Amino acid sequence: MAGILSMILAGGAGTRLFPLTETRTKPAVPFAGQYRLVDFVLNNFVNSDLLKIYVLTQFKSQSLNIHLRQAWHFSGLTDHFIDPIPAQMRMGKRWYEGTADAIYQNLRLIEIHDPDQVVIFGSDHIYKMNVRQMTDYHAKLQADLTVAAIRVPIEEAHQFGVMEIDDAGRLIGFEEKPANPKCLPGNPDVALISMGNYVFNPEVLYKELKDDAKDQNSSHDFGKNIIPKLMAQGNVYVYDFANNQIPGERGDPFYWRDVGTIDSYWQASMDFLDSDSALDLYNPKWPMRTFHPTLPAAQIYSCAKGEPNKISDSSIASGCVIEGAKVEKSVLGFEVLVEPNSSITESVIMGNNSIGEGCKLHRVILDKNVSLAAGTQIGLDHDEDEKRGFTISKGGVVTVPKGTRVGFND
Ligand code: ADQ
Ligand code: ADP
Repeated sequence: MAGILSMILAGGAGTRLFPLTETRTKPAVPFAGQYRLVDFVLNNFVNSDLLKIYVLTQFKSQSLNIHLRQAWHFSGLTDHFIDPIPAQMRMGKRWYEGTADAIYQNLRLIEIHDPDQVVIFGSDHIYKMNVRQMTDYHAKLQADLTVAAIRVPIEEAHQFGVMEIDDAGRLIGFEEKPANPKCLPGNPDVALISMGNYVFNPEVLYKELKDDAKDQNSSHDFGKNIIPKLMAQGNVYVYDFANNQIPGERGDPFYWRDVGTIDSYWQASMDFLDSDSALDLYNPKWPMRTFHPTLPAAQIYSCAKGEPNKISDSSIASGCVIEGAKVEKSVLGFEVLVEPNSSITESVIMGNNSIGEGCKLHRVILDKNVSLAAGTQIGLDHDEDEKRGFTISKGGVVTVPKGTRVGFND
């Protein structure tokens, strides 16, 4: 018996997260100093003891592949695996067209395993979830499909698949990204939305995907095509994420964010730094694994020519060196050098950055390998930032693309 086979959709181009996705696919975008977005879903599976996982990749997958090899490689001694599957055009000379097509093109791979359940999750979200509770729920109901759901404020619901359920938790209404989302009955401020996480009965999945592949009018997408069609057959259930329990969880476990835009990415980074937020990555019973390079611990030096260090509400990864500077509400990834009298506030510095003397950064995302000459200011004058080619989000966060050198005469 093969048990449960998991497929992670990790091929998203992530265009709304540009320029962070200029050189890498969205699941490979660094987060919280030492993680990449894909680590959240992978930790959910591994901590739920679901250890047969294919990761479907497509766009700009090199850094994702390297990360999967460095952080998530199992030995060959067991039948557990986390294998990246690049798009291979097995069904003709075309890339994956939609999420359902990504699975359809790898159907043979699933059939070989003859699983009892096929679990299909996205990889773009920040959350902790005990996936085993959802697969148990699906098995108990003998559902054709189970969709994970969460409540969101009604004004955010138009970005998601919006669902209606009956008293038994059966899915009776589904609209993908509707202009006017339906609220929960009796609660006009809240909608029930799909988290993009599915558990399928394999036979149903095979049939639906094969039928869908023949449909010339389909977008070959789970949200747009497969779910509405299957729902009409009456055996699709909704798993309420509000019932999910994580061992040893201290806070509210229901943090879930789709970091689709620079503003939501920045906000999730600030949530990570906020000790009152539900996003807490410290739980020995639910470890958050990732690749950790062999670097010395962060070092914070006092420096004769710098002010006394002032560091608060921040996360400083290994290999960082800070000398007489201010770091407030900021994430510093691996190997960031901050020279004297610099000030970094409400910012995300992704890693391998050098920040010269007397720099000032406010609400800035510096992608990897960005270097700033002494005295550089970013995030204080948006007209100036725009002239330098940086991206400014609706919420006023300035992003400096990977590898940029700012203020040097070379
Ligand atoms: P979207 O947010 O639009 O809606 P989508 O772009 O379909 O999500 O991506 C879902 C996942 O699949 C992501 O992890 C992405 O990286 C990956 N992906 C996208 N295209 C892919 C491809 N061609 N090949 C491989 N992987 C691919 C979905 C649902 C909504 C639900 C939201 C929750 O359709 O109903 O509400 O997710 O965020
Ligand atoms: P990330 O910024 O996602 O951490 P890395 O800098 O670690 O990515 O790069 C990972 C791999 O991707 C490296 O092997 C690098 O050579 C490759 N890579 C990065 N950018 C590009 C690019 N524009 N074209 C080709 N390969 C690239």
